[in-house]
Amino acid sequence: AKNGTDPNGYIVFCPCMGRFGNQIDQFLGVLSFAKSLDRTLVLPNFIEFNHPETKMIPFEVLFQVGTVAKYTRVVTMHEFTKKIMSKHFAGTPRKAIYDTDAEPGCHAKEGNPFGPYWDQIGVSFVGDEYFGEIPGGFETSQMGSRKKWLEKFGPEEFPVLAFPSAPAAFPSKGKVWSIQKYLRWSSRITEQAKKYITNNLQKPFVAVHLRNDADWVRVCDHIDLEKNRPLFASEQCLGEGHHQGQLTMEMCIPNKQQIVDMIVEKVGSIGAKSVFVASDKDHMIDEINEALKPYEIEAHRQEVDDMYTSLAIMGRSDLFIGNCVSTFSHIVKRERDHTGQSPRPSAFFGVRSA
Ligand code: GFB
Repeated sequence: AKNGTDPNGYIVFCPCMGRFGNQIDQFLGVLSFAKSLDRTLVLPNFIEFNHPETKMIPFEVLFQVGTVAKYTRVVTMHEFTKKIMSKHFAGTPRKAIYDTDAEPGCHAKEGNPFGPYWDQIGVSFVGDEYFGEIPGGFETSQMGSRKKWLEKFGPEEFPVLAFPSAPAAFPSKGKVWSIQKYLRWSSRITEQAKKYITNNLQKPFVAVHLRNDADWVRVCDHIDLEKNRPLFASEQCLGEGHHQGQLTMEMCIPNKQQIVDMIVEKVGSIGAKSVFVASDKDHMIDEINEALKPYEIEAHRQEVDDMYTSLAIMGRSDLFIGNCVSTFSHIVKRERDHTGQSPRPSAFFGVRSA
């Protein structure tokens, strides 16, 4: 690489859609896209919405850079802005490219989180390019797509491709799920998870994700019982195109009885000695403990439910019960499927296992 820059160029993007589960879901597709174009991917800042505050979390705070680098060439946002962008691309037009089918113009910096994201890293958009006519869009596995990208956006003319949103499908396609194995929690998060487990949980333990805040009820209203269409992460338990079954209300928003019954069943099946509960709203600790009384075991939660630590704890459990529709649950499911020697057990509310 000349001057320490990648002659094949860079991809920088904003994970501007949805919250963490959505951002990670798309990130897997972006990794695949960057690898297929053979450009260095600038690792994003993830965006946390703590209304009214918007916080940017550098990739390396959450994940190990060295592990993702085993999949494809990457650079941290910090290194890119400090060492590469400022020295080598100062004054060079950095073009934003976008899909005209999706938006009636490239307003890359309009609104939150778009504006703050690019301002913080110091990227300004001086030119817009359309890629709408490229076959397959970001699906570079489609015939002729990769070739078109390389022809239309060569690294000499376009050393940096900046995307105002993730260049990837949402929800993610099954073929990118295994890329999760290159996402390893940073040592800080792993240590926090381990410490929590040592101090609070007896092994073996069951981990449960309860997605039950008010916004979620509205998501479940979109279940189409007639057409059985995929909804957010639902293909994680029903297969692509839902070829394995019907999406139900119980899968999306199980009632309290269904939740408690599932936990009791799974606790019995592995002889669990404790239960860990993560939730965005109601952890149901009292109800769960009431049901677990005969087993003389207890349910626990983090006093302040830090979402990243919760995810890492759930990833390390002996059995995980997730919400099939939630992309947040899907992070855990993918981690359990792909980061060990062999898949570790996961279950979903509303899904009867044989
Ligand atoms: O991650 P996310 O896109 O997953 O959004 P879904 C859910 C957010 O809720 C997470 C919080 O990023 C967290 O901020 N959250 C959920 C939790 N579960 C927990 C938990 O157990 N502990 C903690 N601490 N926080 C959907 C999206 O969310 O929500 C859709 O897919 C849409 O885009 C919909 O926005 C309303 O897939 O669950």
